[in-house]
Amino acid sequence: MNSAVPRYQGAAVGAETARLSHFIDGRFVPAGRSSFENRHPATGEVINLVPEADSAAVDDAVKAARRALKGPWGKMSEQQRSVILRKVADGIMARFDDFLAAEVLDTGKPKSLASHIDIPRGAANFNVFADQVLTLSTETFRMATPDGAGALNYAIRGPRGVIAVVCPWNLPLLLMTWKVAPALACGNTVVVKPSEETPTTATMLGEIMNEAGVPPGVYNVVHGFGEDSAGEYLTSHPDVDGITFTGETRTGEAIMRAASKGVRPVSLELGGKNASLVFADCDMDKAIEGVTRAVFANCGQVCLGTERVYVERPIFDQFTQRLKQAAEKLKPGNPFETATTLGPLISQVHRDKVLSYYAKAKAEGAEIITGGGIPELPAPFSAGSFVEPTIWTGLPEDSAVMREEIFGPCCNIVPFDEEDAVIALANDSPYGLATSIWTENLTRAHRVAAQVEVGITWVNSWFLRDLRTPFGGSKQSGIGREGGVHSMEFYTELRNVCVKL
Ligand code: NAD
Ligand code: 6OD
Repeated sequence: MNSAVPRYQGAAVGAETARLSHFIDGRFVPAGRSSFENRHPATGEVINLVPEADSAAVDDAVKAARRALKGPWGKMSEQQRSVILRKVADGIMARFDDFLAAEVLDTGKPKSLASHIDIPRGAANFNVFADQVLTLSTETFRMATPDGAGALNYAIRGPRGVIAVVCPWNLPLLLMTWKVAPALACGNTVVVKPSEETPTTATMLGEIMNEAGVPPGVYNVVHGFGEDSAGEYLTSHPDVDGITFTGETRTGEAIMRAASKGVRPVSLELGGKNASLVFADCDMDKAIEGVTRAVFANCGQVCLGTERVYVERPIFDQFTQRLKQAAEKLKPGNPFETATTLGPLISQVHRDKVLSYYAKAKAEGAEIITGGGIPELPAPFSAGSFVEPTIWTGLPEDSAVMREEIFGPCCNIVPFDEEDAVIALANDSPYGLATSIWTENLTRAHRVAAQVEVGITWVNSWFLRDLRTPFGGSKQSGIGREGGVHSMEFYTELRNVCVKL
């Protein structure tokens, strides 16, 4: 395999005997009672062995996080924390190639993608929230009192405490730091449970945290699975003060149940079944470029990705042909080669799930425009979990393929005639995460954007992110908003002080 072999404390990626560690109280803690294999999805080769935390290891991590709240971290000013978080960002950038190689090995995503999105965003998340915390304000109210002297109310913020951060595998470093950075900026301490599929970069970050001067116990990482494993032990731990989770809607339900014990706050960023709405007056080149990314980027494993494409009838045939050409140009293969534009799915298990939808689409009467199977690749990539980028038309709106999140590189294209009708189709979903609207008529764009029932709408773009904006989903796509001041709201507890004058 053409990969760099980054070495760092606690994890030696690519080495034959590589073992990851938990990161607890500022130290890499090696094996638990058992361990599991972490495989490179592009070839199926074992990358490293990962310890599975038992409840005692999770308890150690939570205790370390609790102690750290009362230590130097809890006494630091926002300015001091901000300086340290900027050092964390610098540390990621200084080890850019190591993080890149580890992320590509864990996920199989093309290096060209991870170098533009995942790793720079890992650093940007720390810089943005290091800034954000310095501009955080609270409200004040003067009130009248019967004696005429009045009273002054002002709010103060403090950290919530120990935050459990449970993460998925599709954008591991990006999504983990999206939560860890604001949590730490606000003075909390964290215990992170990365996905069992992508444990490496969260572990590497431990070394960066130590080098940046983050005190022991502020950032902890425990490895393992979800149910009956580290994820459940962590989210049901009574000494966790808040839970932030990104992942599937069904897992979000389990996490809400765990959070209900002790009435802990949760922030949930969940699944989606997103629509792109392409109007006949769009700029066709821009729409094709954007929808191609929305459907196929990261092999379709982006919560914001499009699996339902609605195209106004006059341009339906032309659009479908051009999207087909774009899909067929994607090049699967070695993710470390610059020419590769399509990585594998995360695992064979996930490939089985995606292929089961490819079979369902056929059974539900789809016309296959392109794809539908497994690409032929030379060894060792023939053992990877690749699938063909796939486009269908003709699926009924109530089919499983149109209603359920597949999380693969595929979409169904549907013609439409009326603006109101396409808004109704887009909204007819249990999910409400993201939409992209493609039109050169800005009056229409504003009108439609105001009616689509999602948390995030893009007009003539997709996954264009300003980290100060509210991010999250409606309906079954989540609870709460993160980003900018909204993250600060979740990661702080507001308290009012009323002073009688
Ligand atoms: P998942 O829900 O299977 O797993 C996510 C994490 O939860 C993993 O770390 C897992 O070990 C843990 N987990 C599983 N069961 C648990 C339990 N009972 N208790 C505690 N922890 C548990 O999700 P995934 O397959 O890793 O990720 C893909 C999903 O994530 C898709 O549905 C995608 O749409 C969603 N996602 C949403 C967003 C968003 O911002 N809305 C972003 C990325 C991914
Ligand atoms: O960009 C982000 O901040 C974010 N949370 C992206 C989520 C992508 C989902 O796969």
